[in-house]
Order: sequence, then structure tokens, then C-alpha cells
Amino acid sequence: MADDAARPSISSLTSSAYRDALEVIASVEPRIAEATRQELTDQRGSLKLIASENYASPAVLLTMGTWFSDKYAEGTVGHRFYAGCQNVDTVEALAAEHARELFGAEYAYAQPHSGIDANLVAYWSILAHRVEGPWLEKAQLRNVNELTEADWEALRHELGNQRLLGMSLDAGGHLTHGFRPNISGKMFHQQQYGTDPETGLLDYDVVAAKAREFRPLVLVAGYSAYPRRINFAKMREIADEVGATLMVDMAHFAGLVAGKVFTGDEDPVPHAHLVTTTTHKSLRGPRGGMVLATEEYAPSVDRGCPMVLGGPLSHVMAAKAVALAEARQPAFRTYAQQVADNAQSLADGFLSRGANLVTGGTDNHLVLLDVSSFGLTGRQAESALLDAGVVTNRNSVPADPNGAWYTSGIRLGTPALTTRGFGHDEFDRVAELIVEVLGSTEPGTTKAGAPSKASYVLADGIADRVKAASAEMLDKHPLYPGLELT
Ligand code: DSN
Repeated sequence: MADDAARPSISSLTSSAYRDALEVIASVEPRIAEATRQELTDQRGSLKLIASENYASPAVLLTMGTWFSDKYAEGTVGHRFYAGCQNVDTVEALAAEHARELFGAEYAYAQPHSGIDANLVAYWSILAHRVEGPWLEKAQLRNVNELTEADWEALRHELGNQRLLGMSLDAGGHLTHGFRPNISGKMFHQQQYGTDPETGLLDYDVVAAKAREFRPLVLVAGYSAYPRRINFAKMREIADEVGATLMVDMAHFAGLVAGKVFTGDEDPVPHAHLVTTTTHKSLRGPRGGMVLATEEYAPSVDRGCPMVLGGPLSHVMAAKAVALAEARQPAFRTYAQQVADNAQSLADGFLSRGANLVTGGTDNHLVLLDVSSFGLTGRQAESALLDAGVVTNRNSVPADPNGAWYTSGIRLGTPALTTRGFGHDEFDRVAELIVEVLGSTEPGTTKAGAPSKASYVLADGIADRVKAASAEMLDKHPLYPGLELT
């Protein structure tokens, strides 16, 4: 981080402000102050490989800890349901402006609290925009009392008959892309596309054939665990052919879009009607969501509150503006390219040691390691790695025989450790350490002696050895250098 112009070292003044802040917190609830200190110690001392996590800059973190948290601001810029929102208007307008400039979007909506909220806003916007009915105008909050029982019936009928096609969870899609137990799988009739059983890759011909047959209102592209890029121009062609709205969820790879690693057909913004994202993953901002849209969809997205959302988190919108301003700096492009290069190094490190990767590699920020060749479930692998200070998350692989709870995979991402300054050699070493842990782990048994998908036995001494090897790398790339809490 120290060599990243957008992320200066923390001064002794800032350290002292953090110490003061923790003392203030401790005077009310010391256990929270202690947990906060401990979290920094834990994050500093472990290999964070969760593909959806990162380390936000001090500027982003500090922006969240202010009195903007106290302000209600339901509505939109200049059109609020509360008085005194002039400063929130400044914040929200700046966040939207940075987002439009950064991504080349016609319209940006910075209010969603999370990626799921962003997707819900997008879905309801598509429904409001596309599904005609006498109830539509009345369904706005102001007129909701005017809806008759017949209107409600018409509304339920229209909304209940809409269709969504998205990537299945076990192929790398997200819960909100039409997974049946999720609201997206209930509010829409849904179908899912997967990946090719041989290659693990997305097959656009299969997606097109499904779309022709199913004729969805919404075609969703994007993923949480697919280690490859997507051709969004092809997805738009498919959407146009069947009259669908193309919604791309770029929550995972927004940083690669912002950093111009994904350009042309791989940049969703010029191709999709709506693009949703989180702001805290590869984009390296505060926890939150955002929607980008074409002018056509802007009016319906703008009604995210009150349609789906309550009051926006003004302090988080302020931090989004700061993070987006950081992402517009040249240093962010260097960072984003390094994220992708590091994922390549990590993948090569696994492949050269005989490990199996879904799709045989990566060309984005994550790899999906199939741990079945180690004789382990994802759950066992995740736990053994955690014992050794390697923080990952278990993840289904396509057609996973162990289901979504135990799984057969481990998902690993490079955004966080790249922020710390890890490069090719470190990621190769990370692969080596992970292979060492998994190769030294045996499946365990239940108390009754039956085979277990959860318990495991990690050989003696491995955890300490791996922690020591990790510490050498982590010490060379300190997290929040200069920040001293004691
Ligand atoms: N929880 C996020 C992830 O880990 O990918 C997606 O919601």
C-alpha cells in the first residue's frame, strides 16, 4: 500500500486519533473497543483470500465514522422527505458523479445498502419500467391507498408472471440471480443457465437457446464464483433477440471494470441496460451497493427509495464518493491489473503443483480450487486452512456432489492481498502453502466413528509452519502501515 499514491501511510496524528476514538468507545462498551482492536490484529496477521473482501483506505474508513450517520434522507437529491438534507444532497450527488465518470454510465444510484439491495432495486425498476398496467402510477407510495382490490389482483398477476434467467449458484452465479430459495427465485418464474460440464466455461449458445425457449423479461449476467470473464456484448445480443432487459451484476469485478482491465466486450456498462455492484469488493470502498443504468431506466431506478429501500446511509454514501474518487486515480489501474496478474500467479502456482481448478485457471480476480482430489470437502479444507491462518471460503463447484453446505471447492481471490502489496512470488508461495495444508489434512469422523464431511485432522506442526511462512510475507507488506493502536 505504501507505494500506492491513493493510499498513503497513516501518520502518528491519525494513529493517535484512532486511539482516542477507541478510548471513547471503550468508555461505553469496552468489549467493542477490544473486538475492534483484535479485528485489526487478526486481519494483519492472516492471509485474507476471501474473493469478496478487501482493505478500504483510511480515507474511506474515516469517512464512515461521522455524523452523516445521524441524518435521514429518504428521497432523491433535491427531493427529500426530510428537511435539512442539503449536505446529504452534496454527498449523494458527488458519489453519483464519480460513479458516472468512472464507469462511463449515463446514470448512477448510490443509495443501495448492499449488493442484494442493488439487485432488488434493479429488479423492481425493470418491473416498473417494463410491466404496463393500470396500477403502475398508483403503485408509487403517494398513491398506494388508491389501489383497489382489483388493482392489487392485476398487479399480482402481472408481476407474478414475469420471467428471469440467470446463472445457477453452483456454476458461480449469486443467490439473487434467481436461486429458488431467494426472493429473486420467488418473485420471478426463474430458469438458470450453467456452464459446460466438460470445460466449466459459459456456453453462450446454450444461454441463447434457453433464452429463446424461456423468453425472460430479465437476463442476468455476472457471478460470485466464476473464474472467467464474460462477453457482455454477446449477452446483450441474446437479450435483444428475446426482448429481455440485460442486467449485469458486477459486484465481484467492479474494480477490474473501474481499473480498465475489463474493456470492450468485457466491460458491462456499454452493453447492459442496468449494472449493479457492491462497492466493497474489488472496488475497495465501503460496504454498500450501487446501480448504474441507461437514461431509459433512470426514472424507475431513482425510485429505489421508497420502492425497496428506506433511508440511505449517508455516511456510507460519503465513503462511496471517496472510494470512487480514489478509483479514478491512475494508481487504481495499476492495482486492478495487479489483481488480475496475481490471480494468474495463484492459479499457475496451484496448477504447477497438481491441484485442480474449475475451468482450468482464471482470467479475473479469483480461482476456484476443487479440493476433492485432496479427499476433502470444502468445509474441511476451509477449516484446516483457517487453523493455519489462511482465510478462505468454501464454495460449490459445478454439479457439486457435496451440496452448498459442505461443498467440494474453496474460492480464493486476490484483491485484498494485492492491496497489501503482494505480487507474483508471494502468490506462488501462497499456492504452495495452501497445497501443503490440504495435502496434510485427512477427513475426520463423527463421534460415533462414521465418516464426516465436516471434521478433519491437520497433521501436527503444519499450522505453525504455515503461519510462520505467512508472517514473513505479511510483515513485508504491512496492513495500514503507520497505524499504531498501542
Ligand atoms: N457474499 C458475497 C460473496 O462472498 O461473493 C456475495 O454476496
